[in-house]
This record gives sequence, C-alpha cells and structure tokens, in this order.
Amino acid sequence: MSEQLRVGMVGYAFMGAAHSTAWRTVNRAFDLPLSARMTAVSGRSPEGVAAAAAKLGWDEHTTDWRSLIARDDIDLIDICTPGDTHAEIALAALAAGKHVLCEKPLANTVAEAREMAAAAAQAASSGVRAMCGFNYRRVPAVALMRQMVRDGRIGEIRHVRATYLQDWIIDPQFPLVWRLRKELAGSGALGDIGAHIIDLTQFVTGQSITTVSALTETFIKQRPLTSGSAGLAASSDGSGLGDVTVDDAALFLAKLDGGAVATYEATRFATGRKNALRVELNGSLGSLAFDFERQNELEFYDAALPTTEQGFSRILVTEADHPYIGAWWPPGHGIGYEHTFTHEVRDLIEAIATGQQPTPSFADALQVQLVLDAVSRSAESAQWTSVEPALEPALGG
Ligand code: SOE
Repeated sequence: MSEQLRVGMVGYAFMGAAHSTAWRTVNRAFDLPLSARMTAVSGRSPEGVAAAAAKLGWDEHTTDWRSLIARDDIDLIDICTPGDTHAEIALAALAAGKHVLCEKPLANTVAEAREMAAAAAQAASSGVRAMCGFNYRRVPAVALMRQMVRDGRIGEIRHVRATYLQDWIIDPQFPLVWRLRKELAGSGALGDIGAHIIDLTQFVTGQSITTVSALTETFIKQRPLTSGSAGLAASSDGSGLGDVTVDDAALFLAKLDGGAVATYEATRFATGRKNALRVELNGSLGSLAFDFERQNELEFYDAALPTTEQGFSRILVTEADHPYIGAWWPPGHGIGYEHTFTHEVRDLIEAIATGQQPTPSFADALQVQLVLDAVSRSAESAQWTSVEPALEPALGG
C-alpha cells in the first residue's frame, strides 16, 4: 500500500462531484507513488454535505472548512467553491502547509490572484504544491495539439481562433444564481468559460496574450430571485427580480507575444451549443483544430504534403502512446469529460511525490486573471488594453 495523500475538499456541487470522481478513480487507472484518500468534504448545508459525502465517497463531512485545514491528517485542500471564497481558503491552506488544488478561475480579482500566487511561491520553498484546475489542458487531444505545435508540425502560428459556447441561461425565467452576481462569481461567461479558452490557447501555443480589444454584453438584465439568491437586493418595484451584474457574453481580439493574432468568444447565449469549446490554430506549415464535442479527435492539416494529398485529417486520439490514453482502454474506445479531472489529479499527485511544480501553477493562473482583467477594462473603455505584467514570470506553463 503506497503512502497516502489525504484530501479535504471544500464544496460538493458540479466541480465537487467531478473532483470526487477523479480522487476515487485516479489510483485505479494510474500507478502512482501516492494513494489518494478521500478523508473529508466540507459544505455549508449539514444535510447536503452529509448526503454528498455518502454519494461521492468521502470518509467524513463537516460544515466548517477551517476544521479541514486544522487537521494534521489532511495533506491537501481541494477548493471547489464559487470564486469569492477561493482566496480565503487557499491562503489559509497554504499558510498551514497544505497542498492546494483550486478550481478556475483562480480568484475574482487580480489583487486576490496576486496574493494567492505570492503565497504559493512562498509555500513552494517548503515543498508545498499548488495547482489551478484548468482541466481542458488534460484532454489527450489538447495535450497532443501542444506537442505537435512544439514539434513544429504547423510552423509559425499566425491565427488563434477560440470559442466557448453554452446556452444554459437563454430563458429569461432562469433564476438569479450565484454565477450571475459579480460579488460571488467575479464575472460571467468571461471568467467562467472565457478563462478556459485563454488558458488553453496559451497552453497549446506556448504564447501569452499581451493586448486585447473587447466587448461584453448582458442580454437579460434582471432575473427571478430564488432561495439561492438570498440576501440579494430585489428590484425596488417588488417584482421579485434581481439585477444580473455580470456579462452574458464576452468577445475580444488579442495579440500574443509570439506574433500570433487571435479571436475569442465566450457566451452563455449560443442557443443550441451546450458546452462547445473549439480551438483552431493556423500556421505557416499547417493547421490544428480541436472541438470538445468531439474530444477524442484532433484535426490536422499538413501543408508540407504534396498539394494533391493535402486535406484536414482526423486523428483519433486513442492510441496507447497518446497522452494519458495508455491508462484507459484499447484504441478507438474513447474517454469523457470526467477523465480530464482524473488526469489533473494524476499530474498533481505525481508533482507532489516528485517535488515538482504542478502546472498550471498559481502564477500561470494569475496570468489568466490578468488577461480577464484586461478584457474587462477594454470592454469598459472600448480601447485596446495591455495585459498587466505578472509580478513573477509564470512558472511551468
Ligand atoms: C459552467 O459554465 C461550467 O460548469 C464551467 O464552470 C466549467 O469550468 C466547464 O467545464 C463546464 O461549464
């Protein structure tokens, strides 16, 4: 029995469920030097967290996340809460010498993200590791895309084209949930799904966004209050409606430091698109295209072939020597969304066991936060806006 990595998770909704699947599965799929132990989960509702612990497979449960950090039989804190609590929990965990996995985006503000990145850098000197949960990096086809770019298969990248399209709030009767309030979520589609395509495109290209020109839109300005909206100011006319204070859609142009130009679109109003994350790279020697709705495939156009043989080929990313696939099934069987979280915790466990810095680090996630901030500032000013430099160069990446 390998040494245990004892985990305490805060939050148990969608991301908590996805992370729980990963912690339950990782040591059955991968041979690792540490064995994940699902020690305890924390949540605000006593009934809710008790039910979640039973359903998701946690040994214990509590309504006090601070008690997880105080325990000496917990080694890692996994933060699966709304963005307004990421900084408080991560800073306390790092100060207590706990490793940290924090969901994306890292924080709701640049100031919080800077504080978290500084604390993580400080804790790293004592062997404490921190990672931010940009899980789409761990889709095998995305990891292959990065590898092919690094191998020069598409040459010099000229265009980056990224969209992340959802449609879960197009109904005006959809209630005013936490993701639609700035004080809880930090921003709307921009920070929730825009953050993913910012991180993913920087990951696969190896280039960083330096300047942006943006617009944001909120199509539905007020929504029905629900029990989940408790404490939010209702409309003054007593209509039972509350103000949406985040973007429904964010669109921006960008320049990257390696010379590429880019377009980004993140929206929750793309009717019919459920979780459509797509990235296409056009280079001097070819193109690569990824579509999460076809996540086991990668499209490749090789302009080095004789023109009579050129065309987009469909690489089925299910071979044993494709990234991560060797742990799963024979060629052609495919994997799903939940596997990206298992790959994420696999890499985190490996980094902790070998004393390496996991990626994306908090410094990498700070850089994403700085891009989010530049997009918001550009949307307000209607001007091209530079991304502020991170205090420290991003680690890993
Ligand atoms: C909602 O947009 C959401 O759950 C995101 O928060 C996740 O990061 C994404 O993977 C799926 O959609």
